Amino acid sequence: MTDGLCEALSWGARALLTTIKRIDQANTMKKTVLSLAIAVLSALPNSSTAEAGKQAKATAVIVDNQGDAVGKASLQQGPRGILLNISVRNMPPGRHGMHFHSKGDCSQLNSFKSAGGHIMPGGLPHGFLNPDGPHAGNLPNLIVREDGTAVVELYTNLLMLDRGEGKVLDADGSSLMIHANEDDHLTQPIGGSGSRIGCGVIHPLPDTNPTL
Ligand SMILES: [Cu+2]
Repeated sequence: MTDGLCEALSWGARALLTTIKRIDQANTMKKTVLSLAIAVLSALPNSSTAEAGKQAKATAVIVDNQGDAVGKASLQQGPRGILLNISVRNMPPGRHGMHFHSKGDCSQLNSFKSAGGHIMPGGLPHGFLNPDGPHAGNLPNLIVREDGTAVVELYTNLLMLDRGEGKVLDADGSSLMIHANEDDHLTQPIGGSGSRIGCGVIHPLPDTNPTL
């Protein structure tokens, strides 16, 4: 092998090594950039989790004792309570006790007993007018018009959808219940509101925050 050839090969080898090093450095840099990006992303607040409390939404289809749909409810979490929009049809006119019941189960159509009792963390008594109440599941009466319909927007700050004691969206869910009679907001255990004539299992809605 001539000196010239030897030198050329040696130069070639060095050039190859330099190229490999550069590729390696580039890869390392890419990896570093990627790691940094992941670190930055991880450091950002998890907006879906952070916003979940404020944005939680839920819905319920209300059925009667025959299992026919007679209404719907939409529920939206606010900073300190739940905003409800409820509409019903084909219901008996008049005032009807309405409450959050502790299980998301309306399968026992004839009685809706499957929905359990009222949501009442701490065992507080029933009734807005009770000196020791109300309990968290209390809601105002639903007032149905002569044509069997009612549309109402109302707000409760006695409980939350997805957090806090007695939260609506707990492991066994909850139901929105409409009773046959008026709730006097005082008598135990349900304000004299009688049998259960409308029941809706409350289902969480996926996060629909448009900023995500
Ligand atoms: Cu009730």
